[in-house]
Amino acid sequence: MNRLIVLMIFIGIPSGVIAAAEDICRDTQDAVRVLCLLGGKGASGLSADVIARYQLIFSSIDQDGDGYATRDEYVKQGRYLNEQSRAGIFRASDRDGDQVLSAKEYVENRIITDEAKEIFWGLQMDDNNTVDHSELAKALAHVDGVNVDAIFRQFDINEDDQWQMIEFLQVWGNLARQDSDWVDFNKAKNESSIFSSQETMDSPPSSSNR
Ligand SMILES: [Ca+2]
Ligand SMILES: [Ca+2]
Ligand SMILES: [Ca+2]
Repeated sequence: MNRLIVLMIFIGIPSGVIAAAEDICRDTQDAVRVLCLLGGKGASGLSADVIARYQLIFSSIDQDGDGYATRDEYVKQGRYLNEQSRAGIFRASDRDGDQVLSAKEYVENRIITDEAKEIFWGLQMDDNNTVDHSELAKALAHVDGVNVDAIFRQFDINEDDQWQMIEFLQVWGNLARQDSDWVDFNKAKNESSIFSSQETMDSPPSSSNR
């Protein structure tokens, strides 16, 4: 069983075993059940090394090392995408609205959006950068009793019968954040926690447990 789960994490859920995915999702909270059906796992699907890497990236953004990424550090001095995109990510990540990103806010946002992007690209089978109803239906074909229409409408905010990445990320993020377990990076696999020691924050990611 463990081997199957590990396999699915690395290669995605093959269509033949999606019925099994429904069993796995049965115990998830209502808000994140749809994320689970789409193949999401939240923090529990990540290794502690990935979390440590997110933490390292945060440390490089937090140039003065005060534990927070200010708007200046993230938006003005950032190098990822463009300034407008960084401003949007900053707003979405700053959950408590105090105008700075804590490491926790940054890491949670990475857990949510990195997985959502991967799943979005996995769903869209042609190259038009959107997901349509038939693509979703195909992905969920082997899940008994799933309401494809309802899921499709849930993410199609602008009701144009396609999923665009931006609306998908928005709905995914809203659902993920309704379940604190989903983004709890202490649930990442293996025992190490990113806040357990200064050493973890200052050293490069390791591929082995200490
Ligand atoms: Ca700072
Ligand atoms: Ca904040
Ligand atoms: Ca749409």
